[in-house]
Amino acid sequence: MKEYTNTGTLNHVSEQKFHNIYEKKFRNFSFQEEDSNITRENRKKKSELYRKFLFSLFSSIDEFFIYKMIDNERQIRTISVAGSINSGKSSFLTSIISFNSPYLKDSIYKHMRTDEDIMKTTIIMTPLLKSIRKNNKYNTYYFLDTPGHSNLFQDFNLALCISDGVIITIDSIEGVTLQTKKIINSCLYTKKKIFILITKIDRLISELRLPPSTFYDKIQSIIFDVNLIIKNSNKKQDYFSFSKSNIGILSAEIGLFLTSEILNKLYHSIYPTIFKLFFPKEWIWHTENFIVGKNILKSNPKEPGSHNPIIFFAIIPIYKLYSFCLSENPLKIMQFIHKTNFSNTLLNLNFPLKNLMKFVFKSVFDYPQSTYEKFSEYFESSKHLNQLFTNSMSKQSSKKSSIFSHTAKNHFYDKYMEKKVFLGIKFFPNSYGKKFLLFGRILNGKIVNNDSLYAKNFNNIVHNFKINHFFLINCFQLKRIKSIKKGNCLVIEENNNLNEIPILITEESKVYESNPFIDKNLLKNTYPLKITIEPAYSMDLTKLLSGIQKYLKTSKNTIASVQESGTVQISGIGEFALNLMIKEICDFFSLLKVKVSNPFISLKETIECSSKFKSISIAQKSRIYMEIMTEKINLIKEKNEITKKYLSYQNDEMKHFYTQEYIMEKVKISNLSNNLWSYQVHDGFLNILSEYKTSYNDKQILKIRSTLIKAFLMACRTGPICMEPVVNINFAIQEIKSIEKIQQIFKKEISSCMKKLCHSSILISTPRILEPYSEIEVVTPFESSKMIFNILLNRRAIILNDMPIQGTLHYRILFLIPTINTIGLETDIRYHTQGQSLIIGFFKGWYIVPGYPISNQNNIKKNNIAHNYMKKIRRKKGMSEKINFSNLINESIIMKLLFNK
Ligand SMILES: Nc1nc2c(ncn2[C@@H]2O[C@H](COP(=O)(O)OP(=O)(O)O)[C@@H](O)[C@H]2O)c(=O)[nH]1
Ligand SMILES: [Mg+2]
Repeated sequence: MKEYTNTGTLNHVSEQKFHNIYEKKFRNFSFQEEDSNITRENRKKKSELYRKFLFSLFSSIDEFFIYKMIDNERQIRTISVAGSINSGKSSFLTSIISFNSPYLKDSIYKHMRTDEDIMKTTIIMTPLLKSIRKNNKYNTYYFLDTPGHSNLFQDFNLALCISDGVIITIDSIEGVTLQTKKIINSCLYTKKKIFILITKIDRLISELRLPPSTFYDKIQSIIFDVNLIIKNSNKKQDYFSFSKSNIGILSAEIGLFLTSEILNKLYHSIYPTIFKLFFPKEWIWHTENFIVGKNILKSNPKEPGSHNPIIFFAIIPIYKLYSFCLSENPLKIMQFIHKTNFSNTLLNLNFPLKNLMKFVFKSVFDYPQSTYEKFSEYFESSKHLNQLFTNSMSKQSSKKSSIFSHTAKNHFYDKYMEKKVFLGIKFFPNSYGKKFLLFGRILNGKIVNNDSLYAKNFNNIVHNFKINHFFLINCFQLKRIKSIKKGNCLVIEENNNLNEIPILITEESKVYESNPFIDKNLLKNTYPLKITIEPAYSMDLTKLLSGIQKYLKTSKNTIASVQESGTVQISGIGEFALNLMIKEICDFFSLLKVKVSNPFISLKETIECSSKFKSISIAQKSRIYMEIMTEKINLIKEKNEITKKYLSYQNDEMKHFYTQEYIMEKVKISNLSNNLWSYQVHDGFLNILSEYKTSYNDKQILKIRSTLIKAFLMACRTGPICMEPVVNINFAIQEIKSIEKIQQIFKKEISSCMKKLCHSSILISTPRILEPYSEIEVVTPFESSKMIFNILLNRRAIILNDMPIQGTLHYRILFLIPTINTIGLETDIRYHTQGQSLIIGFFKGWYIVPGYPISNQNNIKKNNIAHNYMKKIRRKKGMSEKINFSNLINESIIMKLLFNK
């Protein structure tokens, strides 16, 4: 056990500090300290600007606007922004909200928690509200900034449930990553509209110094990769292309957003006349490409590399504006600044060049405005969600249609169309987790103060739920409101009644039998990595537990269970998720010190080939003789076929996914002609108890059948090697007979005999253990790639793919690695590459641990990893390191093994 060092002690000062972490986020907005050398006048000016800026950021929360904007459902859009870590999601959102204020630090909304600021990444999903007035109508946008770390992927899946569409950011240098692929697949599965945003394109120009044609190739190669994912998914979805205008190019740094429509607009030239003076069309598009007066562009085959009109139509202008700002001609820039009154808006004369660039690009491309226009047109508001609602409602009404006449049916339908439905996807803790705010979206109806509703979670537990206070939320700034209509996102104050996300809040408890808005499969998760924690002082246990309970409410990335010994076992998707949980509990929810164990994983026990010998047992008292053989269930080939078939069904049919039908089909395929007694499904694996012959209609045997099945289920739960679940084994009963006529059945004896029999049959086959593996992708500068291979060398990694990324100096490495060896990997790689690498990891599957778990002869002692695993786990569970064979294996088996070959 080692002590977790990140925690403070329980004194007053640190408590105050901890308090600030969250309070800051919800209450007091704190700004960057001002430079001391700024004059008083400037400071005054600056504070005035702060005020103005704040107004632009929170103007949407102003009373006046609220009543204007929240009524019109069709003008409201909820858009989640997703992508791999560091792909520029938060920068993009910050830039479209605060673009006009170059004097303020960009991070005004970004990274408000102290730890987010230290790690430079988003940890908690941030909702952002922006209202834009256009033609006297108020368009309202709820942007959800999702965390980018792959361990927090569930947060994105939850955000997806209430979104109308998704903006997927792809870093132009790193390209399409493993995570981008997962995100696209999630979107396709839930049929959400996707907009691809290729970010940080200024880096292609300033860092990589790509010529325009290579720039174009680079963008095309990213689009190609995206389309490949869509092709492989076999889903109905348009391919992405620049001309279809479902792709945008973005640089948040300089304020450039480009789609084919914006180009079109630019070409028909609507920017202010003053810019025409400096950037005339003939200059932006070379006179050879542009017929002045006729507004016609022509492609120029003379120029090498510019056969594609997009290059000189879109990319060359960017280059020209860029190089203008990098002062090809200082005099011209001075003129420009003077004439456009740009200097008026500057506080210091030695302005940074970046601001000039922002100013130029903004004016030419109409930066934040053009993005809003694009998204309001591209994402239809809540059409998909409405459809889900009407579908489920019509199902309801059709159920009752036998009772009602046609008009009554319509009446029922109309009545339910006004029902209140709210889908909550995230709890935000407030003041030490004493209270929680439930974030979500109104899917139907209108929510009013003091509404009394029903909350229902996955397990169909129904709570009464009274709505007292609810707020509009914008970067954790809250605004209380009295009533609000369909389509809006909001937070509802909640008093610890509800425990699980996602949660559906409806007007009548019986409206939905299942939740039509959320797919369980989307949120299905495996938690391979584990640790146990206990409080440093044992009297704090209850405090710790209540803290854990509160944390689990806010996150789906970890689970916890209390052990008999008073320790708490927490399992998570990865190291980052576990770290985060401990940190949150220690620093915020419980405020105490904990001891943390070394990380460990769960294992599974299986066999490699079918057994050659029968395993025999005799229940002495009951006089019953039993014979069993094990067979390996080999479904890997067929599995995909079946899974695909079953996945293609929708919601209700999904229930059949792991039902008898499915199992029977599996059994048929694996040519088990035996008579199926029972089966057990665990984590997608299968165990079967079957009978070799079908001739046992012996009444005596029928009597003990249920006992035998129970014993089989018990045997599968904890295997013989290290008490871990048994998977993928078919226990084929060869013979069961009563030796003499049964006088009395001793159920306990039969059950323990059967359990031992199952275990011994595993041990005399070829027992193996399985461990979880993760699939990890690393994107790194080429010169560091060798370093990474060295790091992987000692971690049993299997390299699947490594290749350079087109048009960059980066290298992409894809590998499989045992999950236990991912501990510290991320830190190692980041440290050795000076933080230039991108690391993405997901759980992949279960694979055999090399080595023989039970035999440990001298010649294989060195690399017998399986044996070491077994010893460690057995020690951990308080068992002796050696398996006691004599306990399990009957003498008669040994005799048979010796003589009956
Ligand atoms: N050069 C350049 N850097 C950018 C741009 N957008 C973001 N970045 C940088 O990329 C890093 C990660 O950005 P962030 O928005 O936090 O990524 P997130 O994890 O996806 O939210 C930051 O250091 C930004 O400065 C851009 O348009 N150009
Ligand atoms: Mg972020």
